[in-house]
Amino acid sequence: MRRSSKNRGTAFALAKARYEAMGVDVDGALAILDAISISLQCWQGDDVRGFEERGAPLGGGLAVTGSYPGRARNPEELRGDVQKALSMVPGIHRLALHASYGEFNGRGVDRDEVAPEHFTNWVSWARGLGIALDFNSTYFAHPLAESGFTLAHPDPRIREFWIEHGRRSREIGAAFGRSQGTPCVTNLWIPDGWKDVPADRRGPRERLVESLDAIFKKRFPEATNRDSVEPKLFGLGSESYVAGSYDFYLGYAVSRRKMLCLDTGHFHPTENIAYKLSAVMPWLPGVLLHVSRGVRWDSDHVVTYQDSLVELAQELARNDYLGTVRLGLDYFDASINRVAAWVIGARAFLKAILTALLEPAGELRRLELAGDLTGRLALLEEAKQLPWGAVWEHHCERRGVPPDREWLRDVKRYEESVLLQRA
Ligand code: RNT
Ligand code: ZN
Repeated sequence: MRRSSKNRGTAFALAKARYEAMGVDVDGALAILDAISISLQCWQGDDVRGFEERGAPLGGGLAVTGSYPGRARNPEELRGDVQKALSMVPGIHRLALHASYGEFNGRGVDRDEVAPEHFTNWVSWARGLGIALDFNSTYFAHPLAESGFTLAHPDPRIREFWIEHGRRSREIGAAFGRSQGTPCVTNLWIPDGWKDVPADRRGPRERLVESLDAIFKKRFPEATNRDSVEPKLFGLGSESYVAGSYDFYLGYAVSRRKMLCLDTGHFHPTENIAYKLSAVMPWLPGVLLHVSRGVRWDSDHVVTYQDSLVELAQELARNDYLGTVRLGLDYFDASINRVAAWVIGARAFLKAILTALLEPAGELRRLELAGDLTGRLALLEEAKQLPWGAVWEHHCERRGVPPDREWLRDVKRYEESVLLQRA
């Protein structure tokens, strides 16, 4: 053990020298990495079930597959699992809750009744851990969402029910923000759309604008709650039309000064959010990322270290967006250990950010401005094999988190002693 730590130290010293010879400030990169918070998605721990008594089928085009043992069955178990996962992710991170994760104690609280009091245990747990919370309104897994329409539903009574849910979600977000001293991002995603070719594309969108305006009417101080809206391209059951599309919400967010939530799974497979960020940032008060991994479709696989993720991280680092763009994960895999799924995805995202921060950015820009496109391409290729792994291991060590190859042992022990006991 001590031996491998010493080897890591040597590897880091060599890597650092190599980077510094290219003009890269390794300590500066690590300082930026230290300050990064990723909002983990609570719903990875229990297959998006939540704690409502109703237990309606998930619906809304969301699908969780797999039957790995150990799903969290109650708030205590979920908190324990999140805490375990966080202990293996370097840095101080956040947790994103959904409205369906309130603690209702068998009182059958409906979505239009949900309130901050249902989240007091979450708040005190988060405070004890020194982490902050984000929030999401829940527009699925409910009888009034079964038609596939919520805020854009033609029936004004159904719309009103969901508008009230949106309002209450923001109250909860503001309560989080007040108690944690950092603003809660309250994200809104609705499934509304048609399986087959609609006759009216305009109507649902007009209704959606009205509903959203009603939800957002009340103002909250920036320091407590910030709203974001999340577009989607298509879903299971909404293959032909989605009311809240990208164009729709980009326009809405710009005109109403809302944050835009960009989910990496919500675009055509050849589109990459990395290429969009600098185009939308000048017009928006903020962006929330839902980092996910689509495999052939919006499948919400565990995030892994791959080109599209690195490109996204590069845009965040190169454009100095890391302090302003809110980072979140959004996937749910029930086919592997759920704690490991969080750890793998969060670590992959941090690794991508680290490689991006270690890019010889100054030299690349200089070559580009000088018109040396050959040099730019050559350096971009060489940068891919720079020894960032040694810097990552050093980072884990200094943050008191197990390095690669070691954290999985921790997860296995937790699986044996905790997760498998839940059967
Ligand atoms: C659905 C959206 C949404 C959900 C979560 C559970 O397509 O991505 O963000 O995945 O809120
Ligand atoms: Zn999402």
